[in-house]
Amino acid sequence: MTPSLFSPLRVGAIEVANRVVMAPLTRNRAPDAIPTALMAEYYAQRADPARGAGLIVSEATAISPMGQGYAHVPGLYGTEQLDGWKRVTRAVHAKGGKMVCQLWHVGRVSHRSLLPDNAEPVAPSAVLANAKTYIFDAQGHGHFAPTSAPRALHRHEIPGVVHDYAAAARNAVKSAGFDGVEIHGANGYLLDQFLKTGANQRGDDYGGSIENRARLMLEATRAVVDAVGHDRVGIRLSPVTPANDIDDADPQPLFDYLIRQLAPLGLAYVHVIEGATGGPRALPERPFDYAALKSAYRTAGGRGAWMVNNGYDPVLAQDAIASGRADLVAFGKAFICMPDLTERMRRGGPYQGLDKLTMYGGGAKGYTDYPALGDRGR
Ligand code: 8OZ
Repeated sequence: MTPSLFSPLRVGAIEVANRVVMAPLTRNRAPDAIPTALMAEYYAQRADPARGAGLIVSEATAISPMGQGYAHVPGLYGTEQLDGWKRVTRAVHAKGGKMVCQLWHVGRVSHRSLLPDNAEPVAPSAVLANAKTYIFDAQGHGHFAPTSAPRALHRHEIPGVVHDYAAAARNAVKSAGFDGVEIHGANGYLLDQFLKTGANQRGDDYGGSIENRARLMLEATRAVVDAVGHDRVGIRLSPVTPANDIDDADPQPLFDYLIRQLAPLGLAYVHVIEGATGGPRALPERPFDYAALKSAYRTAGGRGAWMVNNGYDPVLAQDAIASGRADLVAFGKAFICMPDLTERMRRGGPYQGLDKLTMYGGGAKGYTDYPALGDRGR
């Protein structure tokens, strides 16, 4: 039978009731990196798979204090944070939902005011990103600010970073109650910085060749797999996104190598951002063959679900699933403004729009107050 957006699927160890995934979405509503009751309400509103997501990927969550790059993003490294996340996963599971936590180290995309002892951000190399981060001033007003100049990680510090990925994964699944984790390997953050020539100028075994540049991502992934089991681990990749000033001289062979190395690990899923994150799906100056990437993964024995993202509308999404081009489709902005997105797609609408002014920071407005169909008087 031809699958549809509304067909169930086994994603590693996680049974999902439909193919509609809530993409990871940074919302900057977790002061002190601690998830709040409001966050539990927001995720729970989107968690019932009869109306909302079959699988929720959490907003990007810092694996360590040095991995944080924006104000009021959550973390996964302290008791209060894990207790906050427990409240979220309990609320999601109470609605019958499934949720994985996105493991995040921002690398050079940070600001000294956000880091322990105002440290410099760490990166593969001391190369400044022409990018902005989001910080709050003393009055609590949020604003964008240029990223701070990073320092290169010492060779001897790298095992500690790998260890932080594994510890965060363990915290997510064993303490905070997540169904699994997604490694954030995309959008110009630490793992993507190591991967790509635009940010990695290292002369040791973590820089230079494709094998060397992929080393950290593969070590982190293997450590996370060892920590929580291969069938509870996904990874997010963005082969050609220019997000956070990242680029690679030759992405097709780089990702071909990477996906062939990932294939035998038995991951639950691979999540691919096609084109420019939150922007055009096709970039004339950065061509990429996504079908070849998927085919290399399958040829190398990869059996995980193939999740696609970026600019999918209901028709394109349904076509991706029905044609077998993808197993899952992740929606970001649509899930911000439509908690019952799946129900709306099943009915063919109506769809409602996004308030961009309330995306980052703030409270309930533009967060938990988007109505679902049938809601009245909100
Ligand atoms: C938007 C604002 C801040 C962070 C990403 C985690 O692009 C993000 C992010 C997005 O992956």
